[in-house]
Amino acid sequence: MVPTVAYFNDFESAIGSAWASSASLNIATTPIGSRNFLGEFSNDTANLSLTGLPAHNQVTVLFDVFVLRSWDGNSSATGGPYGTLGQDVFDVSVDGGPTLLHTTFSNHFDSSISSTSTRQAYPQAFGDGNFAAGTGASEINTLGYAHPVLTTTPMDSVYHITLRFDHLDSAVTIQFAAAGLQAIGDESWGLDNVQVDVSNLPRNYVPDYTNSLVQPGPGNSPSGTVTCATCGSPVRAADGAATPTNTSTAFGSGGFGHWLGQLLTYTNGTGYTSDTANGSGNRDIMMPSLLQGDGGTIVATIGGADAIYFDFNGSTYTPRFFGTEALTYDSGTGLYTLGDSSGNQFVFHDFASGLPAGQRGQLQSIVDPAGNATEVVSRNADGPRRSGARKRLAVRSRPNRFSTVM
Ligand SMILES: [Ca+2]
Ligand SMILES: [Ca+2]
Ligand SMILES: [Ca+2]
Repeated sequence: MVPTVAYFNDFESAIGSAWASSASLNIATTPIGSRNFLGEFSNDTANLSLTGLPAHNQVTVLFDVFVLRSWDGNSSATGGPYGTLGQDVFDVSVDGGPTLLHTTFSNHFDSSISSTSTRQAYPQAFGDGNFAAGTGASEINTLGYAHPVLTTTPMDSVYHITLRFDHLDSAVTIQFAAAGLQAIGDESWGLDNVQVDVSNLPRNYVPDYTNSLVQPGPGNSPSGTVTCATCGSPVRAADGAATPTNTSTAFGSGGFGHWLGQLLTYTNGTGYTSDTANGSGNRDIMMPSLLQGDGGTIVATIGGADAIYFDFNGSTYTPRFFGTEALTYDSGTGLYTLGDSSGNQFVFHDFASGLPAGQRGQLQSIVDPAGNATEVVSRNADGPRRSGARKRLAVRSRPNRFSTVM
């Protein structure tokens, strides 16, 4: 499922009924730029409650937090005219669920104001991070706020933050909160461009097959056990996915090029079962496919228990968790190419609306390290497979013109 935007508010018009707060809810306007946002808040909570969410297993919260005036970050210094400085903590949590963010911010970009207040925890957690004021900010001193006494010293910052968590219920409450702040005229905060996306994707499990993403290959047994170090068996505790290590081969063919056949594995893992070509819950390990995540992320699923996430920065894809696989996209051909650590290349169709729905993100060819290509050369009208339990692929291997029709 492509991520669905379940909520968005830039607070340019109305707050809406989804919000509740320990303080009064207001829309404020920045002195510079006249940007409307939800705030200002002090040591308050602001809760966003959503109901009627579509079926999903992940929620992503994206927002801008406006950090206003003299936040002191990790400093707990006391004395002087301002009393105890901090620490100035900002939290985001899920009601009845995990804490997503627990950190501190500092706006002391000018260390001459307070030499003790120039360090903050963000972008790490409070207690772990010790960074210069403004580290990770998307904007510094762009909003027009200043130190409450030294009024010619600008002090504001904007952080664009993305938080993701596993979640299944149709309702969710996300709590934003601050603690340890001094008076609201001295330190405050607000929210803008708050967005909540829901998606139904497999979680990121990195495959650890002994040879390559697709097994068996030439020289390997076409039946028996596929080793998957991250699977666990029979049920993976992390997400309850059944992960049998024994797979069954319906049929297959070796020869030149990549071994190709049907190697079925059963899964109940959410997100893996959108492919029903072999019947509900059955995934063919030999036919990896791609799914679209949020923010341009592409998820490659292999069988029913492995998923590799590739995050997109606007130009390149980077595998999560230091994965060794590589993903590139050619907009001219509309093809993604995934290279594994063994030198195999898996080519997939993109998600263009002009393609049949059943073809989007599906395998187009496999090129082994020796350059032998195994290609899908004919398709059913709705994509590479029929909706039933049989699939009909015509496969051509080069350079030996070996072909197999299954
Ligand atoms: Ca706004
Ligand atoms: Ca302060
Ligand atoms: Ca403070």
